Amino acid sequence: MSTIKGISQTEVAYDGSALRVAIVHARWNRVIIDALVSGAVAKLKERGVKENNIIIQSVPGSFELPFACQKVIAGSHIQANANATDLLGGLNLGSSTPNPISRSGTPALPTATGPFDAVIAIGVLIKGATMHFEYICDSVSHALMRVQLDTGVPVIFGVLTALNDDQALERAGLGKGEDKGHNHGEDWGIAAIEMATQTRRWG
Ligand code: DLZ
Repeated sequence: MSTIKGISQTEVAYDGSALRVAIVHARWNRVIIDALVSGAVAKLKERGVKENNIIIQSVPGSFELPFACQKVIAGSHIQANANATDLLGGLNLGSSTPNPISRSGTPALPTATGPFDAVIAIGVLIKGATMHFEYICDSVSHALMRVQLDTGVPVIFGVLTALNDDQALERAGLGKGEDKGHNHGEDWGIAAIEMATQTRRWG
C-alpha cells in the first residue's frame, strides 16, 4: 500500500566510499537495537562505506547517547566496543575483512579513532508507567541536536520514542503482523551518508 509518510529518495545516490561513520547505540531493548543497527550498517555498506570505517560504540541507555556522541566526535575515547564486522558477525553481510575483535575476547587496540564524517545515535525508548520516558526523550533529543550544532559533525537522530513495544518493533522491521514494518535504521544509514557528504561540501 502506498503512503505519503516517510522519507523520499534523493535524486543523487551519494557515494560513501570515502566516509567514516560512527554508530553509538544504547543497550536498552536490545533486540530492537540490534535490528536497527544492522539496518543502518547494511545501508552504509550498500552505499560504499568500508567496513573498517564503520565504528560501533555501545552505551548503557539512551540517556548516555549525547555524551558518548560528543566524546566520540572529539576523539577522546580510547577505543570503541566493536566494528561492524563484530556486531554483525553472525549475519555475514558479505565482508571478506577479518574480524579483529571476538565477541568474548579482548578488543584489539586501537579500534576506533576519529575524525568521523557523521555519527548515528541509536536508542529505543518505550513509554512506561512514570514520567521517565518524557524526561529522557526530551533531554536526549535536545542534547543530540546540540552536539551536532556545537561540533559541526552531523548526528543522525536514531532514537525511537515509542508508546508501546509493538510501535518500536514495527519501526525496526520486527512487527508481529504480516507486515513487519519498516526498519528505520536503514533510513538513518542513508541520512548519515547524505549529511556527511553535504557537510564536506558546505565546509
Ligand atoms: C532507566 C531506563 C528506562 C526506564 N527505560 C529506558 C528505555 O526505554 N530506553 C533506554 O534507552 N534507556 C532506558 N533507561 C536507561 C536510561 O537511558 C539510562 O541509561 C539510565 O537512566 C542511567 O543514566
